[in-house]
Amino acid sequence: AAVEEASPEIIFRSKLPDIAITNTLPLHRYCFERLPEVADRPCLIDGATGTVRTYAEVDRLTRRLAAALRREPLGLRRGAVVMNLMLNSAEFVLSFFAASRVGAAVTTANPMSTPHEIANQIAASGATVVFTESMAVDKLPASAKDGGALTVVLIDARRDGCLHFWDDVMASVPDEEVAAGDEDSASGDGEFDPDDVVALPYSSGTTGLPKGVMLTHRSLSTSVAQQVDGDNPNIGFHSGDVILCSLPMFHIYSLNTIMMCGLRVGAAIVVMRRFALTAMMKLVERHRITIAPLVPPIVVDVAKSGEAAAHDLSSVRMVLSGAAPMGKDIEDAFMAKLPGAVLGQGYGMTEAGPVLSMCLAFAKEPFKVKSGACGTVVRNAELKIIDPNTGKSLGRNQPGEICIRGQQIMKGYLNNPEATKNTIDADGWLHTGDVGFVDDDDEIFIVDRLKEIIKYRGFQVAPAELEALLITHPSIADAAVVGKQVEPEIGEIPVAFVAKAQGSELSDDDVKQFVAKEVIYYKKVREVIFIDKIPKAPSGKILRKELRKQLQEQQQA
Ligand code: 4UU
Repeated sequence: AAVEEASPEIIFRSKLPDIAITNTLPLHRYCFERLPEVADRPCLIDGATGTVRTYAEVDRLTRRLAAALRREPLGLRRGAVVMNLMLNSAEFVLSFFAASRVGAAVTTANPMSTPHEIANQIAASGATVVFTESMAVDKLPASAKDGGALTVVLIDARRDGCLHFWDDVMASVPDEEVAAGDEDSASGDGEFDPDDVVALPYSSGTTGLPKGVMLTHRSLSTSVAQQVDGDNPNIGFHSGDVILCSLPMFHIYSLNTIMMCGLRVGAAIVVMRRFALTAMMKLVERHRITIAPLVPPIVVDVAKSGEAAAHDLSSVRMVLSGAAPMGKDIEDAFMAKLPGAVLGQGYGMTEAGPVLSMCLAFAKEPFKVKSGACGTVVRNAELKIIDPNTGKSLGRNQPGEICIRGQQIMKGYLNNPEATKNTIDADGWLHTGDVGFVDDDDEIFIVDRLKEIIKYRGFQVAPAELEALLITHPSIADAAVVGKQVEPEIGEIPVAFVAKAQGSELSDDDVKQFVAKEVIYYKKVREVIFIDKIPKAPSGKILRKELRKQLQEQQQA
């Protein structure tokens, strides 16, 4: 009989050479490593007020806050978990790096989340301190407000039972006490391990409910280095850049590629509380913004807006898009509005640290790229494409599941070794659940998704979460949720297939309202389709492909 030889794996790498990466420093030190050179340069610019804080000021404020976090009543130590439940603000950046200084991890969440969603994440992450703002404070679990296990720090108001960020917490440390002694360790007590978790965003990954993604000092500094370090960085950011921060810092894209990379290079970051089209264009003009990281729905908004012509956007030299697919037609329409800029894509996944690939036209010495591509694998990393059925690695131009390996990927899911094992295999490959191929020029094209996740304007919707909720309704016997492609301003919407309980007169509005009460706006079920029975495999797994096919047929009809 023929002896089958184990075929060698086909591995794709960056066109940029690997670089020496120091990834054993605490993340705050890595991000502020150039402080001596950029101390007096603008670091954070408040979009609404124009207030500028320099690098020296931001560094000093994070030290002061770290000192306060170590003291009573907060008393945080290495291994603690803090939640950042807020829109973009300087305070977000300060609490993130102060937590890093004390060796704590920050779990981030959207302040528009419902009480139920917030309570789940607090319980699952083990957060003991929440940094938040008025819009979210009433949604915290009751125990938070009456001196329970949770301490609440409010950034924008005073309130009984909460500490005020500036007046109570910051003010508790006199200026002369700041900066003493903590330069050399993350924890202040000399203990630090680069594999300590520093960021704990939640993501459902390839299946199931949202899980805590353990990103460490090592993984995040590796990811930042892969993007902006080296003589020819993959993204040629520099200290003269002014970077727009209109994407939410509670999502890994903004947290890593805007905040961490921006700080690492010493650029000025213009912080918008939240995205708004006209305000964004005004800020570009006012601050001569050079870098605009966006998501496809915003790229579409700009492309379609008549206002672009009314603003001087000529300072923008680089527009980055990521978090959802962007077609060639959108790219072309956008470029007509900003002919002076380079538009390209980054491809990220929270679990991957997050960046897998980045457009090489952003490099300091740029490469020519194709529109529609989502970049080339980052340096100091390996990427392969596998046949999802056999696991065999595939060559160029053959679509399969994208896998990534390198020191930037997550350490694993918090308290969930099973889910970790299903995502990162024994050889260290992280399986993304995305289907794509690598072309002859090393450019990656994503063509499909194996995983369940739905992306509404770039935000994750986990079908499993909606299904679990739906089946708690007494009139629903069974349910399944899949994504439906809609206009590019949105991307996909969650559609629920519902099997009614016998004799029930449930309407689609009843279903929509039932879900809307419990979930954040982008997870709302936008369409309901009643069916007799949810198609399932013998194992009990929902046959989502069949449901998606049904949707497509319905759309074509
Ligand atoms: C098609 O979306 C992200 C992170 C995005 C990111 C981060 C840093 C982009 C650029 C950057 O610099 O993370 P998640 O976890 O919310 O969603 C991950 C999923 C991917 O698995 C893929 O399905 O979002 C989808 N996705 C994309 N799809 C992300 N980027 C792209 C893309 N094209 N460019």
